Amino acid sequence: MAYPKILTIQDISCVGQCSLTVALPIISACGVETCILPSAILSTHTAGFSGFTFRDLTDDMPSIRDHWEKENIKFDGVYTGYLGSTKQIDYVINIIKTLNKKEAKAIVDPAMADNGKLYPLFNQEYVEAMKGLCAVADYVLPNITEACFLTDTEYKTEYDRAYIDTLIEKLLALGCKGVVLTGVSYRQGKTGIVVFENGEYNYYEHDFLPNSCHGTGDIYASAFTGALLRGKSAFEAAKIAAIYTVECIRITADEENHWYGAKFEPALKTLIDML
Ligand code: PXL
Repeated sequence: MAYPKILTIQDISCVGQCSLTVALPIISACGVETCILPSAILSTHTAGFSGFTFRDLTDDMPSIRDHWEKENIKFDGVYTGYLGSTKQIDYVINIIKTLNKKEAKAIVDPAMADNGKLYPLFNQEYVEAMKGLCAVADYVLPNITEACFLTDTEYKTEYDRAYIDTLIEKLLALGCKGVVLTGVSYRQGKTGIVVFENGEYNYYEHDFLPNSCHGTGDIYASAFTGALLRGKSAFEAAKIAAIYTVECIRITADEENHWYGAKFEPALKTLIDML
């Protein structure tokens, strides 16, 4: 695939360095043509700002999709993130089934929860619909909180390999082909990524940085998608995305005024050099 074209479906948080304002530059920097379908428009993201505006774009989706179909537009991959409504999830599944090319990948980041809790605008109905989206995915990229919601498992901050194996088993039972589970920590000071596909478990461990930043899940999933579309294996893409994300967090460390997101721009060269 000399010049792959991807569609990413997630919100535009106008300010806050997450979702589309992160995905578009990162995937483009990977050398992948990036088409977008905004799920909603918010003045800021919902994690730490109050009084944000929210315009749901669910009702625009069918006509946008139909226009693309008339124009014979197809994608080499679809990557989904934060969505605007439960109803929208059915439209997204339809787009994956009808506009993704036969061999194309569907990458689903079920961006809906962290630290044991759902994000403010989501509820159990959304979680149930998200299970259906995961069923059509080649790769799902949950953090442990999201994996627990998707599999009706108790959320734990301390766990062993058996707990992670069970989470992965239950995620695969939803119907997805591969799992990229982020934030898996087996020892102090370290965290990492588990990639499970074709019956094979691989783990990439890296330093745990105590300054947690918002939007790093989106940075991670975008870099993973870009690297995958550039022909890297899922495990290579997972590693590249981890190295890049850790650098973004390091750059942002100790920046009190930059609590809302990670400075991903200065590290783009590191990402490009790895591809
Ligand atoms: O980073 C995930 C994300 C994306 N979009 C919006 C969010 C969040 C996390 O809170 O609020 C609007």
